[in-house]
Amino acid sequence: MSVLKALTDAIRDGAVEVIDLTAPLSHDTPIIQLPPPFGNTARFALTEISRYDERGPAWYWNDIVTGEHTGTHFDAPVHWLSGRDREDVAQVPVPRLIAPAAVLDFSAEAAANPDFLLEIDHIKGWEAAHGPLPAGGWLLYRTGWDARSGDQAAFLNANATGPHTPGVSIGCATWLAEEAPVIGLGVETVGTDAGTAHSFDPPFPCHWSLLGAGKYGLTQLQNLARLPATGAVVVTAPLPIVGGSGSPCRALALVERS
Ligand code: 23J
Ligand code: MN
Repeated sequence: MSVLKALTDAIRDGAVEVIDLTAPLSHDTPIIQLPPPFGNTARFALTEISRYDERGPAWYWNDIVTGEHTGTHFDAPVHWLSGRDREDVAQVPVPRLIAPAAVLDFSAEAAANPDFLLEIDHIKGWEAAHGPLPAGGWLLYRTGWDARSGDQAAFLNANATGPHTPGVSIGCATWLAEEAPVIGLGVETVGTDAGTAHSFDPPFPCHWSLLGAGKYGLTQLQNLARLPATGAVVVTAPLPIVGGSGSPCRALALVERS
């Protein structure tokens, strides 16, 4: 049987489950908050054009306002200074948008310490149990942070010293960019970097190293708890915004049920 016929049959009969990794997009969707003097992104919003009324008697439609980096979104290499000569979001080769995923669960560590940082040794330990990270695939970093996504304050978890959300160490970010076979890092938090990463050297090392190496970021994912450690396939669909640094995207996972 053809691979695609087998796939669509399996989706229909439930042997392959489709899991939505996307946060709902609304005015309440949390957004990153950078301190002055930096610019900030827009909340998602709908502006009504007509709703079965004199402006359009048989149709309902809206304009949307959104940042490229609002809600579940895709970071293209050009988003960061280190990747300024690399792909914009419309230039990402489409085969890269369907890729295998490894899911690394550090939700217990992040619950105990919101500033938890993933280290190379954590990944080596995971690989000893599950095998190597997938070549051409994603590292999806589970922290349990999706449980906070309904509440901007809990999601950003900021105090007088700034935001406190889990992330990746400087050394691990460099390793993911330069040594690991993955094409990107997916996270449950507002961005791929830790809340405290503004004060790292370099600042925001996931952005600096991964995007500088032509790799990608995927943020504000949900439902990673429903994925196996290995074997899931992730479909990400950023809009082909010409010249864009990223895009809100739908992220879906395919999981084989035995
Ligand atoms: C701009 C500046 C800093 C950061 C970010 C954006 C993101 O996390 C993002 O959404 O790419 S840390
Ligand atoms: Mn982003």
